[in-house]
Amino acid sequence: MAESFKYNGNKGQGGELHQKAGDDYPTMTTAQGCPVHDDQNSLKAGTRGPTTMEDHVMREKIFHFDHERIPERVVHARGYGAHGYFETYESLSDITCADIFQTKGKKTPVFTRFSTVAGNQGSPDLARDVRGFAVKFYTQEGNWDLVGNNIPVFFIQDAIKFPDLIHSAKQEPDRGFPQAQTAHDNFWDFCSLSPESTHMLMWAMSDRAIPRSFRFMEGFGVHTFKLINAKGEMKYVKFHWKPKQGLQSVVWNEALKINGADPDFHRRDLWNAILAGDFPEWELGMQVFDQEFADNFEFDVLDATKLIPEEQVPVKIVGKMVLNKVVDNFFAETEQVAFCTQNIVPGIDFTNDPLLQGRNFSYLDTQLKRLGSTNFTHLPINAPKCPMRHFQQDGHMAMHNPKGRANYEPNSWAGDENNPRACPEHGFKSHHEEVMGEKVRHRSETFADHYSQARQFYISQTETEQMHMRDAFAFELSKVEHLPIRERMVSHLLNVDKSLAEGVAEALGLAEMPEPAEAAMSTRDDLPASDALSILKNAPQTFKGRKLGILVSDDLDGSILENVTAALDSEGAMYEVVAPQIGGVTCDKGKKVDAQQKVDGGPSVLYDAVLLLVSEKGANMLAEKPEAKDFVSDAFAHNKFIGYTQSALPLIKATGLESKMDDGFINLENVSADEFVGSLRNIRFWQR
Ligand code: HDE
Repeated sequence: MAESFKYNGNKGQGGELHQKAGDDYPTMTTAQGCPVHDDQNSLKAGTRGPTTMEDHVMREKIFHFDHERIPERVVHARGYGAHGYFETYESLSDITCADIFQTKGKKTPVFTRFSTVAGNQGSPDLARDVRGFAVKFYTQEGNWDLVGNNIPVFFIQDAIKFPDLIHSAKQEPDRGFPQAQTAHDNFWDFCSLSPESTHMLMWAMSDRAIPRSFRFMEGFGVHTFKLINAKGEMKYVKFHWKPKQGLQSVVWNEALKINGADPDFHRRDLWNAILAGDFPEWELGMQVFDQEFADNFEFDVLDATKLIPEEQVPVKIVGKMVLNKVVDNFFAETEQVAFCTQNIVPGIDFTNDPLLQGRNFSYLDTQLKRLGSTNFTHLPINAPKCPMRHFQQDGHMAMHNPKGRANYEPNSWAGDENNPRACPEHGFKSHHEEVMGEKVRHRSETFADHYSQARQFYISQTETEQMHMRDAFAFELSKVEHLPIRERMVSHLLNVDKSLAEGVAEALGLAEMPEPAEAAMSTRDDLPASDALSILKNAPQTFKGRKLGILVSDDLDGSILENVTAALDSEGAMYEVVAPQIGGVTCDKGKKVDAQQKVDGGPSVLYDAVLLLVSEKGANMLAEKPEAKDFVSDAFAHNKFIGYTQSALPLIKATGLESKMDDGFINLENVSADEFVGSLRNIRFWQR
C-alpha cells in the first residue's frame, strides 16, 4: 500500500491526505484540493480534437495565471526587500513613549524594502534615481512604517505637486519612453519651472543617485516628525539610517555598463550578502530638537526641501537594524508589502509638513488599488505582530474574522476577548497643538529660499564629487532636446554656484550664458560646508563586504591566489574568479581553480577592484579578446585598484595603459597580499 502524504501547501480545514506522487514529490492538486493526474495535457475530444469546457484543471490553471499580476506601484515599482530586526541601544523614555525605544537591547522585527523611484518593475537597478528606503517595524504597539529615501530632502514642498513631478519623471505619455531615467525634456521642464526642486536636484545629480548597492547607502525619514513622551511633552525629530558598511557609489559610466551586464545588480548584491551571512546593518540616528531651535533655524522645519546640517544638530545614534533573512517568496513579501506613512505608534507623531500630510492620504489609497481590498492588512507581511482587535469586518478576502456576537460599540456583551474598547491611557493620542488660520492655498513665505541649501550641498563635496555632479547635469541636459529648458536650468544653477553653472553651460555648448533665474530670495553664502553631506569625506576605510574580481588564465600563480583570497577572507570581503572559460583553469601548481564567471559575463564593472592573475601565455591570449581588454580598461577608467603581476603586462599593454600605470596599479610581486587588500580599503584611486 502506498504511504499517505500530508500535503503541506494551502492548509484546508480538516487536513488533506493524498497519496504521494513519487518518492520525492507530493501530489499536485487544484486550488480546490482535487488531486491532478496529468497537468501537461488538456482534456480533448480525441487526441487531435477540440478541448472540452469541462477541463476544470486547465481552466483553473489558466484562469489563475491570467490574474497573476497586480498593478505595480505607481512609483517605487522596482524594489527589493529583506527581513531583520531593530535593536535599541538605550532607553529613550525621556523623549518618547514609543514601545520600541523603551528598553535597552529590545529587539523589534522589521521588513525593509529598497527601491528606485521612476522605473517600472523590470527596469535596471543602476538608474540614476533616488532610492526608496522603507522600513516596517512590527512593534508591540502596532506597525510603525518609516517610509524614507536615501536622500534627506525632496523635489517639492507640497503634495499636490506630486502627480506632476512623477508624470514628468516617468516615460513621456506619447512615446512611452525613456524608461527609468530623468534625462529627458519633461523632467527638466518641470524642474526648471519649479525652483523648489533645485536642492534635491543637486543630490540627484550627485553620486548618491548611483549607489554601489543598497548596503552602502544612507536612509532618511526626510520630514520632521514629533516624539512624544509619557508626560505628553513634544520634541521634533529627523530620522537617519547610517550604513555600518560605509557609504559607496559607482561612477556614471560604470552604472550604464552594470545595467547591461547585470540589471539586477542591487537585488543580487543584497540577496548574496545575506545568504553569505554578511548581514548588512544600519544604525538609526535621530536629530532631536525643540520648538526654540525650530523657531530660530534658518529654514522652516516643515519644508521637506531643507535639511538640518548634522553640524548644527548632531545625529544621536539610538539603535541598529540588521537585515538577516531574505524573503521566501518575492511576491508575497516584497511585492505585497504595503507601507503607509500613517502607520504610526504612540510616542511618534506627524508634523504639518504639507508633503507628509499629503502622503498620509496617498499611501492607504494606493494600497487599496494595488492590493485590491481593504483587507491588505490581513496579509502576513502587513499584519501587525501584536494583538489586534477592532470592529472592522468583511470585505474582499477577509482572513481575520473574529468569533462572537459583538461587532459594534457601545455594546453590553462584556467578557469577550473579541469585544475591545478604546484605552484612554495607552491609546495613540495626537499631540495637542493649537491650529488656526485662514483657509488658503498659499505657500508659506518661510519656504521661499530655494537655492541656499543647494549651494551648501555643492560646496560640501570634494572636487571629484563636484566634477561628477557637473558631468551628471551636462549628461542629463544633453538629452533635453528643447534648448530653452537647458538654458532655464543653467539659470537656476547660476543661483547655486557660478563655476558649476559655467561648467555645465560649457559642456552643453551654450552660446550665451543666461541671466540667473529670478529668485524669491537671494542665495545665502554664509552657510558653511557640511562634511557629513559628502560621500568621499566619509569614506569607509574597509574592503569588508566588497568584491574583488580576479581575472585568471591557466598557469596563474597559485600561491598569490591563495594568499590574496586568505587576506580577503580575513577582511570579510568577497571575490569572484573570472576565467576565459567557465570550467575554470589550472594554476601553476597543477591545482584546479573554479571560475564563477566567464570573462564576457563578468566584466570589471561588477567588482570593486580587480586582480590580473594570468600567466604570460594567458595574458597574450586574453590580449586578443575585446572583453578581456574592456575588463582592464574599464577598471582603469572607473578609478579602480588593479592588482597585477609582471606576466599580465601583455594584456595591460594591449589596452594602451602601460604608460599610464599609476599608484592604483599594485604589483603583487612587490607587496604582500595583506598590503594589497589594505590598499583596497581606499575603495577607489580617485587621484587618477
Ligand atoms: Fe512616496 N509613494 N510619495 N515618497 N514613497 C509611494 O506608495 C507619495 C515621498 C516612498 O517600498 C506610493 O505603496 C506622495 C517622499 C517610498 O513599497 C504612493 C508623495 C518619500 C515608497 C506614494 C510622496 C517617499 C513610496 C506608491 C508626495 C521619502 C516605496 C506605492 C507628497 C520620504 C515604498 C506605494 C515601498 C511609495 C506617494 C513623496 C518615499 C503613491 C503623494 C518625500 C520609499 O503612495
